[in-house]
Amino acid sequence: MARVRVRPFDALVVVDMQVDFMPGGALPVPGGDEIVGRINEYVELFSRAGATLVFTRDWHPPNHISFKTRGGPWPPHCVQGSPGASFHPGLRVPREAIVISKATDPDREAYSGFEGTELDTELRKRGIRRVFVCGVATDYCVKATALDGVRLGYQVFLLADAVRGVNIPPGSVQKAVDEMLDAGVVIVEIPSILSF
Ligand code: VGL
Ligand code: ZN
Repeated sequence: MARVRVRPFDALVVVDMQVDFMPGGALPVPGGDEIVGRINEYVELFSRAGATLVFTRDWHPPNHISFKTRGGPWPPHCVQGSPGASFHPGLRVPREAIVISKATDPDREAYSGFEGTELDTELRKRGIRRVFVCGVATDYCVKATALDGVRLGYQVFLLADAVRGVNIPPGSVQKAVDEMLDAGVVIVEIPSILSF
């Protein structure tokens, strides 16, 4: 079994664990709420290791281009400041964590946490070399964030036991996993990850 030790120059990137992406929300990701506990364990583990904690959030203006109301693929979701845009109430977001708001431009879709945000700058500033990605959705924002991370020169790990996908269209989760593997992303989960 692979063994990976979390170190201070690592970052945990928790993607879009927001109310609208949970069952009952505007754009539900099946089982999205099931990974909250595991993500909290990762938050604890990375925090103890002195790593950087990042939480991204989808943060759309009310007239975002991705909404069906504008001919996009998705129902309106994660509108800035709305209850649906808040983090899952059970998610542990420590006060020292970096919160990255994305897809804020009404006329541009941005699935990646790196796209049009300060994320790369913030990680570089801290000397981060490795990013560990979890959250939702595997086939959209998680994938885009992981692939951008590779392009930007980070070593990227996908935390397989702490992601869920929408799988729209069917097969997109499997395809996303293949794309990430092809790009060099390493897929790991709890038994492989050690904090000391
Ligand atoms: C996402 C669809 C639309 C995601 C965001 O967080 O994966 N998916 N907006
Ligand atoms: Zn969105």
